[in-house]
Amino acid sequence: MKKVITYGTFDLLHYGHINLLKRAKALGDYLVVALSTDEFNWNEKQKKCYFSYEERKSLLEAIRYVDLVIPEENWEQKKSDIKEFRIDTFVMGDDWKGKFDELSELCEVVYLPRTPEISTTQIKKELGSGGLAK
Ligand code: C2G
Repeated sequence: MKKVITYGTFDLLHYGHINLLKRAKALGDYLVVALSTDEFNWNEKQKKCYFSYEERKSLLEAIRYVDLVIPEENWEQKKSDIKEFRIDTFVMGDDWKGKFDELSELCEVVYLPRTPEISTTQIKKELGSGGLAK
């Protein structure tokens, strides 16, 4: 069984995230998603999530491509996660290109093209200005 892992906040889940998860799963048979905890998001990424970790976890677990959701609590856990879960492929969107190349000592490292036209920042901005223009 070929195992894949990816990391992220996945807050205000949108189709860009789903596209990433779909393509990540297509690289193997089993997809682990390491989901950033509320504390990690706030302390390390200065992101205040709209949905809590538990809410974001339940959303991800409902996605057909996702087999397991684990907490991402720090930047350093990737190597131990890869060993613990016997990961074959590490996947991130290409906004992270090059940032995790050191993991190639342990597994394949793949950066997939982001879905360009959507982001949580954009959604929040458009909702803030009186809703999305349909
Ligand atoms: N993504 C994408 N297309 C978008 C938006 C996001 O492909 N339009 C991808 C990102 O490249 C990332 C994943 O979806 O691989 C999750 O995105 P975020 O929740 O923004 O993740 P991020 O905050 O970048 O956290 O240790 C790694 C970090 O936890 C990554």
